[in-house]
Amino acid sequence: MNANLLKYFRQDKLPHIWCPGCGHGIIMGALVRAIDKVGLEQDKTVIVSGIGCSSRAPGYMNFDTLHTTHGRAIAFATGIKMAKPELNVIVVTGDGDGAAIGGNHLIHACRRNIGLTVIMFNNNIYGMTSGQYSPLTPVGKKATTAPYGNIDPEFDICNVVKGAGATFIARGTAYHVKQLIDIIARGLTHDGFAFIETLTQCPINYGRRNKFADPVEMLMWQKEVTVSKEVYDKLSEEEKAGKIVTGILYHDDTKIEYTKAYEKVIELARKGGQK
Ligand SMILES: Cc1ncc(C[n+]2csc(CCOP(=O)(O)OP(=O)(O)O)c2C)c(N)n1
Ligand code: SF4
Repeated sequence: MNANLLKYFRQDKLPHIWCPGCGHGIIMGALVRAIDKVGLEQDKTVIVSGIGCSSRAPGYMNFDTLHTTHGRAIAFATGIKMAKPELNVIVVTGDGDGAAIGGNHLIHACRRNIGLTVIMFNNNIYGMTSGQYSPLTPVGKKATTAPYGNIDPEFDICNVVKGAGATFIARGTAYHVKQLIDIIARGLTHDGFAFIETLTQCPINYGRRNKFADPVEMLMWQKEVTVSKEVYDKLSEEEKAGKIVTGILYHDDTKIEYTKAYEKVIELARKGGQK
């Protein structure tokens, strides 16, 4: 790693405890590179997570960090942003943490368009608790709670957040690291709710159960199943089938960010409370 990036890590907390071949470290590395690329000030940047393997990332990162309760990262992050709108507030969450138990917080943060950057590490499973299916586990895939194959239709979480009102939506993968750094960087500079889904591999609790030989095969799957938005838009309906789209999927700069809207309420109240 570039020596300039070492300052972003808590050296005394390394080496990390993710399993060999886990994709979570790749995403944490991309996040740090994106932070460096856009020049966020370290002491003005807060990173918040819930609980899960992915949610361990802020523990390794040398910022003001908050490791909260399972599913509640966005609720805590909302409180921080409301109290100190000048801070850059980043949320690191898993598909279980963010789309299942924390799904309610996610949709309401989108609706408000509050200025958070949420990175959802999507490994299609609850990794930390040994492989229960999540709302992002594809139909037919196996989990401890679905030994014969999952029958719950999975969310396209990018469509969910679009419907809920997010104003920056992107998807990347652990395989396409350069693209991932770029889209996280764009999300970090967006003034509003930015959501980035990142496909990542859990070879231990998802891959082994779903016939992936090793982490490399999982990375190659990410490469093969995805197509960038620019290319996808030119494909025929037939060619689009089964493809997962990556890149910046949606961007709207016209909606007011929530803490800015709230600032106007404060101004009105200060002027004597006229409505
Ligand atoms: C209220 C509550 N319910 C359940 C748990 C147990 N729990 C801890 S981590 C986790 C799942 C994490 O999965 P995910 O967010 O997908 O992250 P991953 O470990 O896959 O990176 C669960 C269910 C908990 N800690 N607290
Ligand atoms: S259980 Fe899965 S997600 Fe958790 S550290 Fe191991 S490989 Fe990564």
